Amino acid sequence: MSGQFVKAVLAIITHICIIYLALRSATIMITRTSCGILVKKILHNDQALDYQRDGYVFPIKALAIDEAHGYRCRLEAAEDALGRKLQHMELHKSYLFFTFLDELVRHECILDAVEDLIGPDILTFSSSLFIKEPGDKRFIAWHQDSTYWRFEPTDILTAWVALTPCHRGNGCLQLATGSHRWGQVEHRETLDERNMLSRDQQIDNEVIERATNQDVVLQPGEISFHHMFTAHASGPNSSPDRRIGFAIRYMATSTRQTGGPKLTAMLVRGTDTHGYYEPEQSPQRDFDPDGMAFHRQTVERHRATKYSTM
Ligand SMILES: O=C(O)CCC(=O)C(=O)O
Repeated sequence: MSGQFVKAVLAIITHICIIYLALRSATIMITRTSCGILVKKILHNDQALDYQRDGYVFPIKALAIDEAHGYRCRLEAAEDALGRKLQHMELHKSYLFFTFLDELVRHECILDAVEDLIGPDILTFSSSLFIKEPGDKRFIAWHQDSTYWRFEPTDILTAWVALTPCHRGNGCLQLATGSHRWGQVEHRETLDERNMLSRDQQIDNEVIERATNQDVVLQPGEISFHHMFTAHASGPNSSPDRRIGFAIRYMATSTRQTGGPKLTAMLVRGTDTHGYYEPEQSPQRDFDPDGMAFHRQTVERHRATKYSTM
């Protein structure tokens, strides 16, 4: 075999390898963007660093605007079916009996982004609809989600999904930059009826003034992430439309609960080899009777204790 022939063969093999690698990485990119939007692991490294540094990251485009609007319509159809707005416990952990919320907590694009932050084996253990009506004077006082939670390790995060536009005028979320590094700070339980938090709890202003605050301006379908120690708040809605956010609490399956009544949780991605939480099931239909019974049981067990925020 002449030297030239060997060189030619090697050149062909090299080209085949290059083409194979290029096609493979293109396939990965296509897979990561199959939802048609910007949540890609390769672009996410900077955002993951922002999250580590600031205790939050936004905006992340997870749903198309139409899709987010569709979820709002399904929420309002449920309200129409009830003949009233959702109240109290119906706003919390309601992925157990509303199929549209079950879909949202499992949404591929939201979970792709969550996976970038806490790994591939993911549970949700709670969710809350935060709805402010037009002209609503109520607000959310500065607080940390961690106040009534006991977990180890503490990398629990909230994906806050905007189902309407969110801006200063309608009481968007505000986040205190870097406050996740404070650890747990003291909260006072106040008696302010306009405070939408269940215990009217709040952090003192002198503590909050240590940090700069960021308005979380979002378009429908965009999400923000915040760490369980990140202090946050929001003001009244002085706009003529509702402001609707859906907060989903996610953790890695390896997270242990270290206090409070035993939580139930839903595996939404990957596998759970730890089994620390009683597993939850998806509802078969809206107002699923089994889902509602399970919801009542799990929420009431929690509500009876000092750890409840529902
Ligand atoms: O929606 C809001 O304004 C507040 C959200 C909140 O307190 C939370 O996600 O824990």
